[in-house]
Amino acid sequence: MKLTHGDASEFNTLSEDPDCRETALPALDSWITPTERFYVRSHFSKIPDADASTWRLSVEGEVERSLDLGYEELSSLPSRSIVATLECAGNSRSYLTPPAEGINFRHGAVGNAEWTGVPLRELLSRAGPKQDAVEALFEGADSGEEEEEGVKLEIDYARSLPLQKALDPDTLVAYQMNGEPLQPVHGYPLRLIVPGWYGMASVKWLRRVTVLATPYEGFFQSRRYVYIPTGEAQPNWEPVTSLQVKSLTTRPRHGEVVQRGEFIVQGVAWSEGGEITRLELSTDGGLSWREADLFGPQAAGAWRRWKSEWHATTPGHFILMCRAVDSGGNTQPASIPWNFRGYANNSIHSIAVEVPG
Ligand SMILES: Nc1nc2c(c(=O)[nH]1)N[C@H]1C(S)=C(S)[C@@H](COP(=O)(O)O)O[C@H]1N2
Ligand SMILES: [Mo]
Repeated sequence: MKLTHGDASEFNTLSEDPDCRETALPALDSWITPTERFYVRSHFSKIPDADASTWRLSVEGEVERSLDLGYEELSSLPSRSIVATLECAGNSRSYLTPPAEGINFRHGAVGNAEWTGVPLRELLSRAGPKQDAVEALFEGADSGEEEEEGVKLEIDYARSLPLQKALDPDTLVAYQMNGEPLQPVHGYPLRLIVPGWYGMASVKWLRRVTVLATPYEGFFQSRRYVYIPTGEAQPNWEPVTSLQVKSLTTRPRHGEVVQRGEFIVQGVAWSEGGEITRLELSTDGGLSWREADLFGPQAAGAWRRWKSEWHATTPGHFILMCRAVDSGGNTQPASIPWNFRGYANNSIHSIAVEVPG
């Protein structure tokens, strides 16, 4: 029997307009995800035609001194490099039943990269937020049409953060990804990087930061990236914020016919704080679990690799499952409560493989 719903190609295009691509799981089997294999999630058809030499970033609103910075000026400020996992809130959406609304991501809308930039904190402290500041709003230079209750609206991509998260030393205005200037699809020349939060917070093509005295309620804040559960009307929708603990098996891949004998099963695991304390693997569909080894580099906000030896000596079909536990004691459920847009599906990843006779 041949399993078909596999991840054979390296990079899967889910939509060309807007540009949405995900990484095949075998290509996630490393500490750093290569930029050319990193998932892409853009909301609008046209990405900004940006030029670093003329790009401006302003910091304004409830501040003592507004700032207006060029790319050169920004890249001469004290910088930091951090490794952080970016996961789209819609990752793994296609595995929900009944189907949820949105781009049909399988498990590949996640990646781990090194980001270099200026801590946003540095810019905010130069601008001096006023006493009544509660949030910072981030605007990208991309815009397009979205439909809202039958009405078409022309909107920019904009998202806010609580001031406390904006001031986190790891929240960056990044200009490099994996040691190179950002690629156009990843936000060239500047993007926000918000480690520990789902990807929607990391605004690409960043051109304006506005400090606010009241919470932002724009389209991508209050109509998207909110959990819409069954049987609950607005205003009880909770916002999507920090990453839920999750793990994936990257080797073998679903449907693979593995060589009979010893096999090293590998994968990655992440959580908001980045501290994965335990990874359990089952090779019998969840009847029994054993502890896998965590290995490789460790950094707050970044994923951790794991591996475990499997004695694949009996011929047949096997279901492999992985389950991570983080330092807060959080673990992965068998299934998540359904929500309309299928956000934050961190349920246990299962794959089926064959050991030939
Ligand atoms: N300006 C802008 N920023 C954006 C988006 C966008 O469409 N426009 N998409 C967001 C979402 S939903 C995700 S998951 C990440 C994806 O970043 P990537 O394409 O670099 O992987 O960017 C976020 N930042
Ligand atoms: Mo996303």
